[in-house]
Amino acid sequence: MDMRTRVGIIGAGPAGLMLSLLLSMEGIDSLVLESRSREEIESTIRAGVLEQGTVDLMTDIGLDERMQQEGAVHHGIELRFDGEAHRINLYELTNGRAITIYPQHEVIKDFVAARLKQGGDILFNVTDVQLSDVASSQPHIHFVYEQEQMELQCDFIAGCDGFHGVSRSSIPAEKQNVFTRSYPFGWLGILMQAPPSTHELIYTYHERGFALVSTRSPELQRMYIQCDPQDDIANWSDTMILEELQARLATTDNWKLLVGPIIQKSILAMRSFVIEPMQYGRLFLAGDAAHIVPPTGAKGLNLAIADVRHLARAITLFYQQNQTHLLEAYSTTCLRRVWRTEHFSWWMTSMLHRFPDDDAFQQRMQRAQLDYTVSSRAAATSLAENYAGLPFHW
Ligand code: RFL
Ligand code: PHB
Repeated sequence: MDMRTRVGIIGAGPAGLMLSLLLSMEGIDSLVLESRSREEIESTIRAGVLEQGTVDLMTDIGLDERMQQEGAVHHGIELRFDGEAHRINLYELTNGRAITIYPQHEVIKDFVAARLKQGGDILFNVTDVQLSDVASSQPHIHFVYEQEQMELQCDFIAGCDGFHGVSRSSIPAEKQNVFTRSYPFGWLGILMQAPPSTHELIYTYHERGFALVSTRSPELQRMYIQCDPQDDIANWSDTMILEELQARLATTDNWKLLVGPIIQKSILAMRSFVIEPMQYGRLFLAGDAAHIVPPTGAKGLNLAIADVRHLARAITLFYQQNQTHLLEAYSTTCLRRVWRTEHFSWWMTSMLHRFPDDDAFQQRMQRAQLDYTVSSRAAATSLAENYAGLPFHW
């Protein structure tokens, strides 16, 4: 069957869904194609931290109702090392910016509901997605939906299909400049049924490795410990995970981690990745399809949203005033923030993890950086403005 839309969007993650919402508000039709089911995308546990700009955008477009009720605004984070807690006051250091803890799958639920309410379509469970003619003014997406072969003709294609998606490979290999870094460690993430042990997130540097205490709700806590990225989660009993968390988080004043049943656990690898440019012909990449950051800076979702804000503006200008300069500048505009965020995420990761091959010198460097970050207002401000999120014009 042949179909037509102005903007074909591949992937119903934060990037694809937000793009469809922003375009629809400008009267521009789009169609979102998603390979998974609605239930699956609305239940996958991923990010937790929304930066100020993401919260402001959701508020501006009227998608803040559940986030206001169920999200938690945090004005600071804690850096913990040598058994001591050090608070970074994000709010004060950034003139009133903060982060909101609101899980990604709740964001997805809100976006899907809003999109369907607008009367927009999302096709779930599509398979065999392929792009063609992306260098022409009439690119196509071929896919199978409910056993039927479909062909979608578009003016533009937005590749919002994450790191493992198909869009990126439609850019000819010789046009792809890829920058990567893999880290010699991963994160073991858990969900624990327990009350919060802390009002704010705790990022811990410890000789046994990094640990992070985050939250999902007053009853459910999210925690991570640095581990071998090749390790099998089956090697980690709940008791071992708890012992490791307690050892790494221990303080000189005997702070206590409140514990309960672990209801989910998994290991994820960490990498940095950027493709340049983020566009080829009428194909525009956004979010994880174009770049990956290690999660230590809590930035991936926020960066995905920043990309599609630029893309929506550029596409809107094209339809409303027949101007292409924002489209032409899309990659350059986005990459400035992308590389700033890559650096921040790499910096947080490097400062807070134990590297398997590090020596005493390297450890002293990390210790000196941590000490400076929590003692100097200038250094703490730099962390705070990146963590709470730079303004959109960055
Ligand atoms: P997504 O979310 O991966 O969505 C892509 C969608 O595309 C679909 N798809 C396809 N659809 C059709 N055809 C195909 N061929 C397709 N291939 C794939 C997929 O099913 C999926 O639904 O990409 P997007 O929209 O760019 O969003 C990126 C964010 O999801 C990601 O950056 C964050 O989750 C990263 N992240 C964090 N980001 C933050 O901003 N704050 C955080 O606190 C934070 N914590 C995290 C994180 C990521 C984590 N993991 C699991 C890697 C914590 C963790 C543990
Ligand atoms: C999370 O709550 O999942 C989370 C929080 C902070 C991070 C990464 C993930 O840096």
